[in-house]
Amino acid sequence: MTDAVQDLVAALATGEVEVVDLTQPLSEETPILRLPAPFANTPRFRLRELSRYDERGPAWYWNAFEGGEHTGTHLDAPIHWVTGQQLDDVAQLPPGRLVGPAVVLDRSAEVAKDPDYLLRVEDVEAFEAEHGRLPEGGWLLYRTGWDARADDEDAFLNADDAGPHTPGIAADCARWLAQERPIVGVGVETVGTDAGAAGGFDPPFPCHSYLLGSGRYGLTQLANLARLPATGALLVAAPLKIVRGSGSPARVLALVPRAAA
Ligand code: 23J
Ligand code: MN
Repeated sequence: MTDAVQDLVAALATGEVEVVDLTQPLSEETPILRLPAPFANTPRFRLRELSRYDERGPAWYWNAFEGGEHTGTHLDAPIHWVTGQQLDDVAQLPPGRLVGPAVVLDRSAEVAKDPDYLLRVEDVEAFEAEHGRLPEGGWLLYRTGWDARADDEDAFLNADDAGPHTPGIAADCARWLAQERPIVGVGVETVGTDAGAAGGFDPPFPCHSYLLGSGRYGLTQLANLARLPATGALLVAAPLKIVRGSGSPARVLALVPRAAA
């Protein structure tokens, strides 16, 4: 009898399967979303030292931390949006939904020319014609090259007087994904799953509205998508089990067959 977990353990030991960290570092410098007035904004992630091998604790170092749930690489639970308010909070997510296949749709060339680039249904259909249907229970990871800006908050938020200019997903594409494709969610490299300009879309923040409203999840501020194949990776998302939480910073890992990496 074959044991799939033992096979995976062996493949990890030989390097046939590699673990790629899709998580951005979490610190006071981690870029955070900026919403316009009158909306409330999220606090930064912050450490407060409790002791460091000193009189407060001679043999131990530890910190308290604070920060918004939606800080850095994080998961949006359905309850985050008004359209999903009856649906799961982050502690209620079935663990099986947090492990699944991932495909990577790369629009970094288009985004380099237009930071307001929006993914369209035709883009996803063209991807599917080449790589097959979006995977059931899996993630659509949207590569834009935006991760290159992640250590510079101004470049990452890319705002001017008209507001932020960051890539996202067109409203009709977000609706189509929610209605027509059985994915578990969408993952992006930007500060949120929606485009910088999405507050002015119809509906506002369509990715949040349609996807969270249909019980799907969002993953943001991902790193290292360039190291993943278009298909064939397995994604593990591990948000904290915050009771009644709307989301959580998450460690996000991908298991990648080495030949494809
Ligand atoms: C609240 C309002 C608007 C947005 C967001 C949060 C996020 O991007 C988020 O992190 O969920 S766009
Ligand atoms: Mn969020």
